[in-house]
Amino acid sequence: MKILQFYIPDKGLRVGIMEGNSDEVFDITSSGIQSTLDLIKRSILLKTPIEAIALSQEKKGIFSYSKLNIHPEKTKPHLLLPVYPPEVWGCGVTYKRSAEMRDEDTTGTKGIYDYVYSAPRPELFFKATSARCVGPNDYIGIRSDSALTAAEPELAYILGDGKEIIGYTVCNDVSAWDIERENPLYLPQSKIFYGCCALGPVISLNSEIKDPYNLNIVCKIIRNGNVIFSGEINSSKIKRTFDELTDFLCRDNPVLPGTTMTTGTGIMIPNDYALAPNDTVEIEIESIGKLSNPVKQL
Ligand code: DO4
Ligand code: MG
Repeated sequence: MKILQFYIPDKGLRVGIMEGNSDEVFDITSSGIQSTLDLIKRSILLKTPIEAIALSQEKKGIFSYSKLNIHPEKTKPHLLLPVYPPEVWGCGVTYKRSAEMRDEDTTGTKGIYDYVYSAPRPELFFKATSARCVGPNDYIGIRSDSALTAAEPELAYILGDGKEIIGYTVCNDVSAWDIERENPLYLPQSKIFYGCCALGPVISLNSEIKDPYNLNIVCKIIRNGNVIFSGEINSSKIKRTFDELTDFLCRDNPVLPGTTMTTGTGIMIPNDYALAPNDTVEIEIESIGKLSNPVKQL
């Protein structure tokens, strides 16, 4: 099962479920379940799988996923963030290519990425709150003081009770690489700004994902209707396990249900394909779907 959030004019936020590869989205919103976070919390409270709770809800309507998958406008039904995460955390240099390219492009602090790639302690950084996240087809941002902002296509997971993973989504960890490269202490500014984190289009619950360590991730950058960059990686190439990453995140750190962890990028986009206004970034992960976002200069 996939769970998602969408917007209907006059009704506002709706909670939806999808089964298999069908285009049908069932609206299961109720007074007790007004968001996917409510669904996750209800499942924790009742110690019952999310699927069972979702299936026991009255279906309030059926919508077409492809019709909802449009640029968000107040007057039209459209997809929203699949969850409003209390926090999004990022994992860094979890793929060899990321360590290599970051070290090649960084002067003065060479070797810091290689160190973290091999060290027992992973790189974890605070990435975003819901207010800084955007959903499907909404604008990701290029901050006004960056001349080299890149897409970082990543597999993300959502936590339920404590360290339990409830499902997976697609993340674009949009990052101002010029700011990151100038000095490691500038990392928060390179990572956190409006539209720095795109999530969606849905959360594929665990039952939907055969093996999270064998998922193909494909990223395309489209400019003026042409694909100017295309790259791919398989999540099998990740250096760390998700349990290991969650373990470090949760060490003496209160982590709330719905917290989202983005697991790092293995597709390093060459500097020549730095984001430009009006580009579109598409990231597709098998068994989850395609997250598409246009780019806006902030
Ligand atoms: O330390 C820099 C950020 C690493 C990152 O975002 C990634 O590897 O995906
Ligand atoms: Mg990243």
